[in-house]
Amino acid sequence: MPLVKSKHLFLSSLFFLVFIYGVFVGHTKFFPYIVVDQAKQGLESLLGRLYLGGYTPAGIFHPIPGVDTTDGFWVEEDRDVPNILILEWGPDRSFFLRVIDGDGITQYLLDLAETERQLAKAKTFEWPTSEVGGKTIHGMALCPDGTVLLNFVRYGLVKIDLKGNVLWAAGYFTHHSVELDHEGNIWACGLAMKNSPRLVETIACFNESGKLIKEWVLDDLLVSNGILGLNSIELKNKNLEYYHLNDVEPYNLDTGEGYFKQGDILISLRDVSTVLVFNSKTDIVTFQSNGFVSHQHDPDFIDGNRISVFDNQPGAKNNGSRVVEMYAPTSSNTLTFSGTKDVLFYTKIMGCHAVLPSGNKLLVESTKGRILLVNPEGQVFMTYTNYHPNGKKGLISNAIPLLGEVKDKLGLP
Ligand SMILES: [Ca+2]
Repeated sequence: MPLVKSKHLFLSSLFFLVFIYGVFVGHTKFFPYIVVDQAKQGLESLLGRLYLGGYTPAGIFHPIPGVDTTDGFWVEEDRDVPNILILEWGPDRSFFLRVIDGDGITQYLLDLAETERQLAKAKTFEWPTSEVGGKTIHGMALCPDGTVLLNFVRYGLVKIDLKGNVLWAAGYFTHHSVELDHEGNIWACGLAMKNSPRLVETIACFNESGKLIKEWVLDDLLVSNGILGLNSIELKNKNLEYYHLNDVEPYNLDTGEGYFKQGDILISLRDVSTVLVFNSKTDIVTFQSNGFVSHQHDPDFIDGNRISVFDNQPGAKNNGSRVVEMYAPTSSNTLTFSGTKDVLFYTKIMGCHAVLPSGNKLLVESTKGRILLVNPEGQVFMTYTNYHPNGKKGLISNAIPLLGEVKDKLGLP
């Protein structure tokens, strides 16, 4: 046999044996599986810290050409801007509630460190942070009386007043989103132990005092609707979340009903790029969209027939993230914003939005630490950036426009 051919045969056989051994290791977790797995976890942890350490990674910020935002705020002349409540990350993993007015001037600033001290002292509930990705606060809702609901990852769902005092802690681990329904009940994404070797993802509903009144185990809901196949992708090695539930939103619009009605619950499953609606009385899934959006966040009911979705599209070969509207019952859709020639709109993770009654959109590019206001024609007319005194930019978890009477309830100057 010629030497070259023999060498090719030897290398092919070696490659084949290595491949077979790799498959064997993957299935049996035999050496060196643990070494490789630990290295992978270490890398994921490092990448996670880049985002979750509180600062935006270098190079991810994209200034708007010709617009000076170095003081953190820019608004086009003669534009009306609502006051905005912002949950933002300060230096050294601190957290702040801030209200800015239409001139970008801070009307109100609350350091949540004292709130955390109260929660730690009360010892009512404390989740080991090593299991849930470290210290963070992710998910905020404003109650009609001017109090605020927050998901403290470690202390669970908490209600505070705007002096930072803890009014109650639900003693239940919630994350990502918190929303109110038309009866004042509170809905959130949850994680719970249910005699299971792993944490299970839950949809949790609390009364206005923070008492759990109903929960759904996500797996059970999908099984009963015949769509457990959503997790047939290789997710078995995930020990925290299978789907990455990141929004639970009850239909609570006072603009009337359509295909969507009171009692309907909109949920978002990031890791299977799925948005669906189920009815909380029948547990039947009445709407779903799989794969059109990618690793999305914060779908919102717009009216009885429309849903708006913040579509992150991480790694997509396009110009970044986008906002799309979906129509019931078919999930046909329309693109409503994808950045402009001058403004690259993108956040790989997190992100949320709100469609205002005027049709303007409030968009949160979390990992850029930036908020945009965009008109219905897709023009950016306001931007706020979370600059720290040390010159770095901090993440923004959530932003809520203060509309109607609630602004007066906050007691702002
Ligand atoms: Ca939402």
